[in-house]
Amino acid sequence: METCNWYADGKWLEPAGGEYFDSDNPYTGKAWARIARCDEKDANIAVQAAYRAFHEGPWGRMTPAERGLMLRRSGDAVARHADRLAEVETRDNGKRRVDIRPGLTSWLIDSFYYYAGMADKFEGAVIPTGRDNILNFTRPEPFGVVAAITAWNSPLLIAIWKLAPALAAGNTVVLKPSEFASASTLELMRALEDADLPSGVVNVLTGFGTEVGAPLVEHPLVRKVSFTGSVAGGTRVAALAAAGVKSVTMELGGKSPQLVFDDARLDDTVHGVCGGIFPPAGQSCIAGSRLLLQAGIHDAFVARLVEVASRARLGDPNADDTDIGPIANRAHFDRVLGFIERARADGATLACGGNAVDPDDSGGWFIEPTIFTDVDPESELARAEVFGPVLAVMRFDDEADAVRLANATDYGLAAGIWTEDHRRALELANRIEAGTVYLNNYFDACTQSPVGGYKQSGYGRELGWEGLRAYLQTKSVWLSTARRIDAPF
Ligand code: TXE
Repeated sequence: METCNWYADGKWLEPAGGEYFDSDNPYTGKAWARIARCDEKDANIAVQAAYRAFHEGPWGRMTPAERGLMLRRSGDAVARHADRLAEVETRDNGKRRVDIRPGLTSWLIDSFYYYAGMADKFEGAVIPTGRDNILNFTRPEPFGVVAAITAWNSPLLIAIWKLAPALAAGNTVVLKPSEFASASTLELMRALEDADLPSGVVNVLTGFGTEVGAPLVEHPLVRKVSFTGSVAGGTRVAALAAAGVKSVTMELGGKSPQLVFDDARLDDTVHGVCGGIFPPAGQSCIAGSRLLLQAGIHDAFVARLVEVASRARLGDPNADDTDIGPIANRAHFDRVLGFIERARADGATLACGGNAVDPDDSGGWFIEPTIFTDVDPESELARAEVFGPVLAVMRFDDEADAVRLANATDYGLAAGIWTEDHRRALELANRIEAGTVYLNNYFDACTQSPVGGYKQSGYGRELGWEGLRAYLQTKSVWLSTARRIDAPF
């Protein structure tokens, strides 16, 4: 068993309470590491370190170009540690190795490089007041200490989507990964030690949301909170941040619809719909977990979809030929099975899957790709986020029906529209309530393009210019060159 301490002020530290918790390998179902169980005392140490680094250390005195160079070196360090980062993330949360190397790690590196280039590109403005004896200009400034809280499904990507822009803007960061998958974030910290970032600029606090996440968010020296996780977790964190009037970015869950019209290319669309949910075992916030089929194509599409989904190979996330890996933790494995059981009881038709399996007898937590048809749009399966390999299929008649159904949940993270009629696709994209709309593709993304939610999928954006602006606040400065000030009375 590996013992993982936490990190602050340039040092690996033992938790103040001396306690550790187990981290499990979802492929074996067994603990493989012990993670520091931090508490309020540790949260204070981390925030104080970040505060000193911002106000007293070299980081606050660096020019934007020098900060950019530090970010570039962070990207280089991630590149050098990429294999180890992939190995730890696969072992700790079951994400397929083929999804991490080279795709995800290249993205991690590019994210640092992208924001390295931005560090000296954001500008203020001179405001045209129209008055000769007044100079008014604005300065974009960092908040100071940022609390970044992340989820378990893609710890490295979610962490760097917060770290890179927060640092490019000049902030310092206390990062708190999910207790269900902390190890790869700690491994990222080992890589960043290689980049020679000044002590206290990045700190990684591990432990449970209520025990150490809440004290971190509440800490008076934290001025910005960036959260990725469930709606339940996000509303708790947003409430804590609101009590301290802190700026917040919320990246929450989703129940994203894929709309397929009669004129869609059958095979391409079947593969696109499968690719939008099953490879990460449904554990992606933007997973296309609702399938809305136009009546004319419904039966043929479902038959083909079942054929393709049933062929998926479940197994070792390290194996190249694995199509679907395990569910990331035991608690979530049980939660997804609960959704399946209730969907059966609610009268939905199970078209394929629905069972927990252990394909390699490894003791892992696997669930077959599961497709329910005849799903009642008012049912739990149609409206709640399962966050597992479970697809809820419903049918619609016309465009108005499709839009009504697509928008009929509290979420608004993403949506897919499959049709050969591009005019229709663009018109419907305007009417779908979601932060990302895919037309004849799904799951595409890049560091330049902002992501984020409508409605209960959150607010604020990550990536792109908006992702940087989230970590800046604007100061307006007025300089008077008047020779005298008129007496007020
Ligand atoms: O979330 P949780 P999970 C969503 C996904 C799913 C969820 C799964 O849709 O709903 O994340 O991740 C900390 N004070 N996204 O189960 O439970 C907790 O310790 C302070 C959306 O991890 O909300 C963990 O670190 N912290 C996303 C983090 O919050 C608290 C992409 C998330 O925990 C806390 C990926 C508290 N009171 C997954 N309670 C997107 N939209 O991009 C919990 N935490």
